[in-house]
Order: sequence, then structure tokens, then C-alpha cells
Amino acid sequence: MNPERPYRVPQGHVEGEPRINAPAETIGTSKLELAQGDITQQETEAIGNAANSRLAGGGGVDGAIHRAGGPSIMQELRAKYPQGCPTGQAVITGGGRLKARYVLHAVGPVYSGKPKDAELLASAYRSCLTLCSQHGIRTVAFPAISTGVYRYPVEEAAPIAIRAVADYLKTHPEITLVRFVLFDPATYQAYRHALATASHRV
Ligand code: AR6
Repeated sequence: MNPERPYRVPQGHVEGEPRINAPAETIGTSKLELAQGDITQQETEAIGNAANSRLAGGGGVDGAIHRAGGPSIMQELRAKYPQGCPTGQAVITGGGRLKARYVLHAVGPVYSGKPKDAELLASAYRSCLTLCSQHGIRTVAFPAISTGVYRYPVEEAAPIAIRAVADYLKTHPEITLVRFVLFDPATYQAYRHALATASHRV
């Protein structure tokens, strides 16, 4: 661990109060940071959802977002995207009763162990960020897409997610904050490790 950057899990963090020692990195003028917690409580302008290609709702973070945001999110999905959303892409809806104004419904890959998994996972994050740029969304929180029901090993997924976001931020200063909100300690630690390595900086 770098003694200059002592990490502390911001478990007890209260929105609106300064974050103490949240792992973070500056990319150009944008900030990429990690937090452990429940993404439905985030006050970023948008939050990401780990959806399925039918956009049909489900368990995990998808279920939590629909429960917290209320039925308007599913109504909007059915009305605007009856054809669903391909793997590696994302669609946008309002946030219903969430604090976030928008939800980005990203479809990550079901893990197969093949090289295309990584490209589809990176593409899901890029697609969300492109929607942010198009809609004037400056702050966004992401869950660890594909690492739950879709069984993507988090040690593999974390560096892919961080690199995809970091690469996008290098050329898109209009997005000022990307925060990964990791639900469980093991996922948080995997992301912390990935952020501490240099692969996304080159
Ligand atoms: N806040 C942040 N992260 C969460 C939360 C939460 N409230 N709840 C769970 N996670 P998963 P996937 C984490 O399974 O693998 C659904 O049924 C969870 O611990 O939600 O992309 C969809 O409808 C894990 O680290 O998404 C799809 O059918 C991460 O979110 C399918 O699951 C992703 O786990 C998508 O599977």
C-alpha cells in the first residue's frame, strides 16, 4: 500500500459530507473514485444498472434499482426499448424515485472465458459514458457490471472496467466524476487493487 494514500473503506459515509481517504484518481480534470455501498443511494446525476438484454428486470443491483426507483423505470423501458438492448450496449431512462436523475441500463456479458468477454464489458461501460456525454450528465456511479449473476470474475472485471472508464475520461472532460460503488468488501478490494496498478494509466 502506498503510505501517501492510506485507504479506508468509506462504509459509514454520509452523502454530502466529504469523503475521507476514498481511493480516487484524477484523469485530466475528471475524478475516478471508488466507494463501498449501495448504488441506489447515490446522488450522482446518473447511476448505472447491470441489466439483461431483455431489459426485463431481475435480481442483484437491477432488482434493487427497480425497487428503489419505482415502476416508472420499467414503464419507460417497455415503452422506449421494446426490442431490449444488445450485450455490450446501454440505454437510458429517468431515475423515478431515485436520487439520481437518470439510470443507464447496461448489458454486460455472461462470462464465458473467451476474449470477447472483455471487449463486451468495456463496451458496456463506454456505451453508458457516451450516453452521459450526449445527455449532459457530468457525474455517474457504476456497479461492478457482470460480476454477480453473470459470473465475471471480479479480479478480471475490475481492471477492464477501470481502464474503459479511464480511457474515456482522457478525451471527455465533460464528465467530471465517475464513482464505482461496490456492494461487498471483496469486490471493493478487487477494484482498489486494480486502481492501484498502472495498467490503465498508459
Ligand atoms: N449497489 C451496488 N452494487 C450492487 C447492489 C447495490 N444495491 N446490489 C448488488 N450489487 P448483478 P450481473 C452488486 O448480479 O452480474 C440481474 O438479474 C453485486 O454484488 O446485479 O451483471 C439482471 O437482470 C455484484 O458485485 O449483475 C441480469 O439478468 C454487481 O452488483 C443479471 O442479473 C453485479 O451483480 C446481470 O448480472
